[in-house]
Amino acid sequence: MMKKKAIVTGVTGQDGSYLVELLLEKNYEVIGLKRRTSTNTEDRVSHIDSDDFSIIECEISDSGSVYSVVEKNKPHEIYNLAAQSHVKTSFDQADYTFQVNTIGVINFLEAIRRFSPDTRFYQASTSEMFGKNFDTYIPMIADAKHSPIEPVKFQDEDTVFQPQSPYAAAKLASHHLVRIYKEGYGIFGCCGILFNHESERRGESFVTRKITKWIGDFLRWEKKNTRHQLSRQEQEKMPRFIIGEDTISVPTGRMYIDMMRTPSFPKLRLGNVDAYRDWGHAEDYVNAMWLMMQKEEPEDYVIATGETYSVREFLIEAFKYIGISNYEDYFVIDSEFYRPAEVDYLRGSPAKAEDKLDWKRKVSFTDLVHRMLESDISNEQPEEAQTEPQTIL
Ligand code: NDP
Ligand code: GDR
Repeated sequence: MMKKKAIVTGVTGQDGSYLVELLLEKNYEVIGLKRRTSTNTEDRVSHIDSDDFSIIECEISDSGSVYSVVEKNKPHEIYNLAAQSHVKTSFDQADYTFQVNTIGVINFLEAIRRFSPDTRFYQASTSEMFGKNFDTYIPMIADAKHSPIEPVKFQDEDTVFQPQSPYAAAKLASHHLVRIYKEGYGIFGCCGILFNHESERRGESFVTRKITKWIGDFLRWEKKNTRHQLSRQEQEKMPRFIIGEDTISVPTGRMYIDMMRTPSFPKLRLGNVDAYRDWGHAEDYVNAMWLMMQKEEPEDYVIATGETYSVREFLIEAFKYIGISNYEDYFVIDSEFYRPAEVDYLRGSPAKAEDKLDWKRKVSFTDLVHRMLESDISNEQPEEAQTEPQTIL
């Protein structure tokens, strides 16, 4: 049987790498698109060794670049994952964000319409499009007299969009464009409205990975600097860490006073830790992308876990895993990481995907936190990275 050919944009990103693995398992020929960069950005896919996988350069905001790739390859499926995907960055780079996240999508839709009308198109839509909005339902509780019934807030395919950032507005424009090309030209276009999904391969400036990477760096630093100069008796009397205002130290000298001169590690710096997100694992989510592209009719689906946790709850779980209960001593709030407008609460209902795609997430919230931590703790970093732990975004 002839292999199906798929194009995956954003192949160097988190989802791109998992999707390529999945498509190769399903016997596709896969062409990954990456933009030109002066350094190598293929770390996430460099382990993939297959004659059915190739990477070519394509700048998705450049129509000529997109048209020639689509015209030449006429793939069965295109998964458009490429984006300026950082919400906070989109406030500082709104124009660029629209160039990539909206004009890039027009380029693909036009290319399909002109050169390859049978190609199926997947667009990476996002829960950020819901912004501040949510619906509610009253849970069924058998004995309502004894338990107060709190309405549950959620978002699903019928929730009205109310974007809160240039990123979300650009994605919402693309979401509508896919519908317009589907209804206007009969293109098979579907949008996955995916809620946050993370992994061991998550970019280091997103909050979950920023936390787990900091913990990995911190534990390596502790190991390198810890108590080897102290006798066992002295060690027992000493605290594991000395908590300063912006830094953390470990006791290394014989005299307590020496601790003031011990090496210190900068605390984790975060923004709003009281935002709620519905966090799943990227491996589960790329499977949903593929499933919706195999349906007879193109439809949009919410992909989520149905649970929500705050950034603070992520921190608590992560620090608990490494045996630290006073997590608040290890991070500082830094206004630098706040956004001009925030999305406070996301919790998706995956009911439609579970029913029509037979999709269900496999990785729980705690497993996600533990997997990311295990990876970052075991990940041997070059010497420099261990002493320069702070990411900027
Ligand atoms: P990443 O940020 O990890 O990856 C984005 C990819 O897009 C990278 O490969 C990046 O290349 C590429 N890219 C950026 N700009 C361009 C450009 N101008 N031309 C070509 N390629 C470009 O994102 P994720 O993998 O996490 O997300 C995949 C998609 O899903 C994105 O569209 C994102 O907005 C969306 N999404 C993600 C969710 C999540 O929680 N992860 C949830 C909902 C939607 P480079 O490596 O060179 O930077
Ligand atoms: P998000 O993910 O904006 O939901 O977008 P991110 O991890 O950036 O933020 C989640 C929440 O954490 C708060 N936060 C911080 N965020 C970052 N990045 N850095 C910090 O230091 C920090 N401190 C607190 C944020 O304010 C926010 O409330 C992700 C991206 O993958 C999008 O591309 C995707 O569309 C959505 O998820 C669904």
